Amino acid sequence: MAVGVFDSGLGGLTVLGALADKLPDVPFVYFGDNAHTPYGTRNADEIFDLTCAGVERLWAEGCDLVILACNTASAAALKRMQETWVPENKRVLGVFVPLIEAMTERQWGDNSPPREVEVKHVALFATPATVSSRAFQRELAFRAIGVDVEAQPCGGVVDAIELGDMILAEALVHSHVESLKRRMPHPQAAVLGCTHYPLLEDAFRAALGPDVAVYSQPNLVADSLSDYLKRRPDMIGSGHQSLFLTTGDPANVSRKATQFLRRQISFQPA
Ligand code: DGN
Repeated sequence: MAVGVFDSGLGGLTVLGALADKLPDVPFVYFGDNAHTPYGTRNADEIFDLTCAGVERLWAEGCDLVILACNTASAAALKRMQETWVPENKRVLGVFVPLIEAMTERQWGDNSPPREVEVKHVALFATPATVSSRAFQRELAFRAIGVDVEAQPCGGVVDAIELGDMILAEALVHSHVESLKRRMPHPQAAVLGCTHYPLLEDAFRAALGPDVAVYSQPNLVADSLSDYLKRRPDMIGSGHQSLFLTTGDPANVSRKATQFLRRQISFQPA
């Protein structure tokens, strides 16, 4: 048995990289729904159906625990899956809760404001589907965390990264940050709420300026999974090699993934 990592495409490899570094003895099975990426402009029902299909495929590989690395799937489908679809003996976890736990239990990111400064103004950068779901704000409200969130849908950024056009991706980051700053001139913290954005962390930091604490998910998700597996070691099992599955063309996806993570990755058909 291994731990499953679901993503709409390649972006979840940023999360998988942090998971593999933090938990080198845990085998992972990665499922990338490259045939249907991007999810960011799909409606909630479509995202729910596609995500359930991918999670079922991971269950078939023996992954009783699946992490939805994709923010768009976590935002649009996770709650409904947990409430109506996931059986008792399986777990599906998302990427917002680790982020929010880190916000409340630890300091903000590495350039965090001193503890006595309360963070009130938070900028969220994410896909249009994640922004319109308001899932991040709902999780904050559920935990009675009173911060003012201004969300910026970052259209075009995922596509530019997937095409390998980092110059365009960086230019889009600058324009999305400028657009957010017109509505929230002085955010204290920024959440990078999409699997692809850790690859643009420097561009976000440069556009936001040195006073903004930038929150990027991969390490937070890895810390959270490591804590969870200490409580639930039965969810790991052993004896499985890590495996990469895709609904897209394996040769093409392997080539892109190798460029994306700068290490050799070989995908198989899902
Ligand atoms: N993986 C998605 C996310 O984290 O929101 C981004 C890619 C997409 O499907 N739009």
